Amino acid sequence: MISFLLPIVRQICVVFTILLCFTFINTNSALAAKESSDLLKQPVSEITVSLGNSANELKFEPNNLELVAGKRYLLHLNNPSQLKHYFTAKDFADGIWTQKVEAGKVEIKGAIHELELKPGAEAEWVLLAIKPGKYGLRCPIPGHTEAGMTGEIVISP
Ligand SMILES: [Cu+2]
Repeated sequence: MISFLLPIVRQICVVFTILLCFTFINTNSALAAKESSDLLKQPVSEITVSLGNSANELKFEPNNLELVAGKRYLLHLNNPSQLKHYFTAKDFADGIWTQKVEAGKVEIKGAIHELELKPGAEAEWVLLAIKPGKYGLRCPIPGHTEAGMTGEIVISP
């Protein structure tokens, strides 16, 4: 009688083990998904950067930005000068995840490496800092980088 039941018991054990495995895998991926959606839902820290100023000085104000990996930021860019400027930070752009850039009534999603701000323009860049490092910032309009329109962005671990 017992020897007749043994294969059935063994089969039940196998099924049970497989079920356990699936439960474990599902819990893990659900946790990872929850973690990343939590990162994107956390409140933003706001950083305002002016490209130039009303005296048309060629500089970023401030020119030193400090971010922390894993935190979400709203980078508020504005250009109070009468000149056109760029916010160019290519390596920084590779070290973050852009949630969106909002300018006027337009929302841009995807990888952003450079923003051009015409006189009086404003833009909001919502991003997640990811890769720790020191990144260069500059305005590549001829003469502007040379005149000191540069900066540094640090993402600390
Ligand atoms: Cu410039």
